[in-house]
Amino acid sequence: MLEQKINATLMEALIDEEISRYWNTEPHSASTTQVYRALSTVIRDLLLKKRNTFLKQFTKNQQKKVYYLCMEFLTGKSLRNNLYNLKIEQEVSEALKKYNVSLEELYSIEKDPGLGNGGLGRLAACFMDSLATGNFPAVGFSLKYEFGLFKQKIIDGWQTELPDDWLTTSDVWLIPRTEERVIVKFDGKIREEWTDKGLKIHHDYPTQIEAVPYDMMISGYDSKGVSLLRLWESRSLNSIDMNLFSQGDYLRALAEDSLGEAISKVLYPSDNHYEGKILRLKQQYFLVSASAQNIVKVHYGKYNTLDNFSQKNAIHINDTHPALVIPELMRIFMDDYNYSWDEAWKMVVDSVSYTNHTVLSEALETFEDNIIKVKIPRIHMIIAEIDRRFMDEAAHNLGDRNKALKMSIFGYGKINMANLCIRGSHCVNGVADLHTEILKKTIFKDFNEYTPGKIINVTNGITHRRWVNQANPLLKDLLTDILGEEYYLNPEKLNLLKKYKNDQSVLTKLDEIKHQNKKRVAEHVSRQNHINIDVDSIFDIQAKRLHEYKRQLLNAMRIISLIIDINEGNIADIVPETFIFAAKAAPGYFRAKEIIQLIFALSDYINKNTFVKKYINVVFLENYSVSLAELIIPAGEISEQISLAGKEASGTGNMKFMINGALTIGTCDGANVEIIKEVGEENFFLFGLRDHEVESIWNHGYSSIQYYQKNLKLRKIIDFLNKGINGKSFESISKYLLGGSAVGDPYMCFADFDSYMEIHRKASHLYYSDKMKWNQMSLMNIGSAGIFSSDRTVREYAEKIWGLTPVNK
Ligand code: GL2
Repeated sequence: MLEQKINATLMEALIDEEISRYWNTEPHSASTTQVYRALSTVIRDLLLKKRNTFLKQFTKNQQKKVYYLCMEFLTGKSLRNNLYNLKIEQEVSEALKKYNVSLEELYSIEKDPGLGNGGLGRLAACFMDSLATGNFPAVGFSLKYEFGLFKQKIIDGWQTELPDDWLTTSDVWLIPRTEERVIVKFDGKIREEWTDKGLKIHHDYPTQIEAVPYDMMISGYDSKGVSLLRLWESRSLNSIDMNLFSQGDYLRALAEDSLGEAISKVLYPSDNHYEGKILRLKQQYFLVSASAQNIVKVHYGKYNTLDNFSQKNAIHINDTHPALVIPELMRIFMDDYNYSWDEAWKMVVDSVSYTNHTVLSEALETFEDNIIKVKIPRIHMIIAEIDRRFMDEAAHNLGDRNKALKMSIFGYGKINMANLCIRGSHCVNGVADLHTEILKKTIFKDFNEYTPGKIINVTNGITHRRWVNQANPLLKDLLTDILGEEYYLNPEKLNLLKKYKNDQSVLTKLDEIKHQNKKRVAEHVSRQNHINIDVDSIFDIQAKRLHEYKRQLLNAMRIISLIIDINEGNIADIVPETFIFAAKAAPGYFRAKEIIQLIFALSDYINKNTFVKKYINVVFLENYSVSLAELIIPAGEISEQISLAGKEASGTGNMKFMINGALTIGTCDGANVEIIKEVGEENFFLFGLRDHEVESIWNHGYSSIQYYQKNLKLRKIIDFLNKGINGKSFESISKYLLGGSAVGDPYMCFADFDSYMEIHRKASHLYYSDKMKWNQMSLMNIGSAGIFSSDRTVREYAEKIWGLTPVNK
């Protein structure tokens, strides 16, 4: 959908021009990196033109826009995605012959921008893709972290973290917009003054930080749409203190400078865990203040009034991290544009909406009241007023101030960001059916009763164009042969594949494709880990952040149990299995790092033990990233989605594996529940306690010791851990599982262990006894996955939450 039809000749000319302009060199002597940069620049500029055309159209139509605020956007690499979405891969590939370089080589040069931790950030990136494809006018706002999520290096089994300098290659995708910079102000004192025109707020701001936007374009597939991702970089405004500088005190003169720059220096590496640190608060306020100023300025520039603000702008808070946009917009409307409180409040609530992504208590953000008061005093004042009014209103409506207080934004000296978000939004959503129900019953119970209908569900999704068509080209070819290209834009059409469930030739082809993808992974493992894995064994993959609730430990317990059986000669039930793990742990999360160490030790143990290795193998792949996910997910045969029921809000890895034909071994948790509904229980390996059982056992006093005493296998696992693996004891893990005087592992691995073992026995028996049945189940999974496309998800957001229509409708 480019105005200019791109062919190989034109592409060559454009690349040549870039090469000669930047490096003053002849095309044939350009290095691979130079070709990568030249090509990327050409594509970036094409996207810019495309975006401008798109922008003109929705500006002309005066359409509503969505602004998606998120501290994380895990975009993955840009080059392939954009070429694919622009449908010019072939032409570019042809053009590259001249430079003696292949597209694959260029793809491998680009560094993965790790601007997110996991599912939350990847979801935001999938949304940008689907919004552009659906021709929805959308802008994402985030920070231009100089260092993204750390690179993981395992040294002697222990995770170490290295800086991720993604900008050294991916900077080429960013367009600096220095002319649109804004100033974000911190600290200072407030003075109130009553004038004939009402209350006037005086504020001095000793700390002023410049926010400079960098734009990244994300093309839609075969559409007019291009999403804009605007990343803010922080720069100190108080430029170098020339007094100090001229006195020769260079370091102190520069200190001021680096303070400002620290804000966008590095992404906080915790997933599902809040930090409560001052720097994090500054990052959050920096993001929302810069974005809100930008949004208001654009709107005012266009309409010359803010009266119609909420009709034209939907502002989405992705998780509580950008919650401060609520008081920040209030500040702008009241202090800069003189709206009254009531007018401003209506404009804010009507435009803002919020998604909750977790019920884990350690992830629910609170900030010290005092920190906010000192760092952003005007914002603190506004939050206090929001709460005062809310408490009065709720106490009056409920006739009970104590009940109202349960919804207060303030409590125990802290500010509860979720309560602020719910109060300041017109709609709140959970990310899977079960998650939304849990929200309504637990943490948001009072709000749900107070404003029934405000909390709704929109189940997550993934872009199948990246996760199947680009990541698994063999499967794409097969699906295209059978179904045509229609499913690219109408993923529901994957349903038609189910007609082929008894077609032996289709099932055989699926089997061959999986085999090829497994070979790709085996080669990678051999290169990276120097381990040879058996491509004929079943590939069982658990790839996600390392977290206790996700229960990589349960998986490891099963592996230990298999090792014990093999060593004892109980091999009747043992079948060849390859366990693949990939996971990053937050740097300060000791338990998670210990679990990685255990998995590594198991891998090492097996690879030194030829007898055990005949049956099973374990590999831990370093540095899990979007690119690594794209490699391993298409090779998955068993997808491990084994969180304790009620803990995983949705999961999106479950959807990516499913659509690539893996069968899930999973609990009744998050979006697994909807996956089961779509694919049928007969095509899913379900095990474990249900969420209400978990709750009831927990409330009656969970004790892992009781399971331990009754279960010989568990006792043997604990002995194995205590004895140590290759000379390294894992007693601390066994103590954790048993709990000593405490309850034991709060994620109840022992309680689900037997049912987990049993479901695996069932799955592996089927795999080795009836591969065609297995392939048929795999086909049913692919055919049922269409509904989990983010195209459907963003459509639902647009209709139910944002009130957004696509351009040209
Ligand atoms: C998460 C949830 O844990 C995960 O279940 C969900 O799929 C994603 C996207 O909604 O959000 N919440 C969260 O804080 N992170 C997630 O991945 N990091």
